[in-house]
Amino acid sequence: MRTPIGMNRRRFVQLGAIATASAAMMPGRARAATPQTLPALPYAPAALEPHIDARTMEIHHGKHHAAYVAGLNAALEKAPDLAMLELDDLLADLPSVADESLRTPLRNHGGGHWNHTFFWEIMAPAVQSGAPSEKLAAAIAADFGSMDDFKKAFNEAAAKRFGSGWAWLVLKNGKLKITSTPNQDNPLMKGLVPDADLGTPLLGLDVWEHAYYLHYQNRRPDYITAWWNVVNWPAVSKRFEEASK
Ligand code: MN3
Repeated sequence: MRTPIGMNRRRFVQLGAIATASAAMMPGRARAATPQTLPALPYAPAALEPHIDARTMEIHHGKHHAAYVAGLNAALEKAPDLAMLELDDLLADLPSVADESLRTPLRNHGGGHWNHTFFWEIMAPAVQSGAPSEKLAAAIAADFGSMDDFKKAFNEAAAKRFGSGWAWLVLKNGKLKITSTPNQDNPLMKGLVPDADLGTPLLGLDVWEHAYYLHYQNRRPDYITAWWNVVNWPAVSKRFEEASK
């Protein structure tokens, strides 16, 4: 068996074991080595207005997210074995990709594809935004004091992220934590984001300028404040309950 470009033999064998175990024990975890595709937005581009404008959504999804998908597929063409891993598993095991010229595009474009797919799903039109489930509301109160304290801390993480990146709510060892990551990194990337609290992402906010500049220009705090109106709380609550099992 040939070791793929950029991977040492030991890690390749381990990843092979992951893929095999996934196929045998966890239905749905192994995937066919077909190209990644751009998922459709779960709502119309104008559906999040006035909080996020249609043109921003069109460019963000149709150009930026599409470019991450294309970049990821270009990288995976050089590593067909990695193309058979679920993206979550690939991102969690990136340090095992020894070749930096392969690992870097997998990190940037794989992270970009994962993060944006997640981002569209945890937003909804304001009228469908809803509220956290009882269990999630109780966890927020237990771990942050109150909903207001939670939002304040999250807003601070989002506002203070220097340059481009993301703010996150994650579940880590049964506790809710707020963290932030640079670029297209995310809390799944073990061993790559030393300053971040790694865990299961429940909520994430894109604070790249491309996410808000057309409508908000340099006013990132205004974008952050408006964004809370379009958080899909039923979807976030569902992720929390699944991660808590
Ligand atoms: Mn973005």
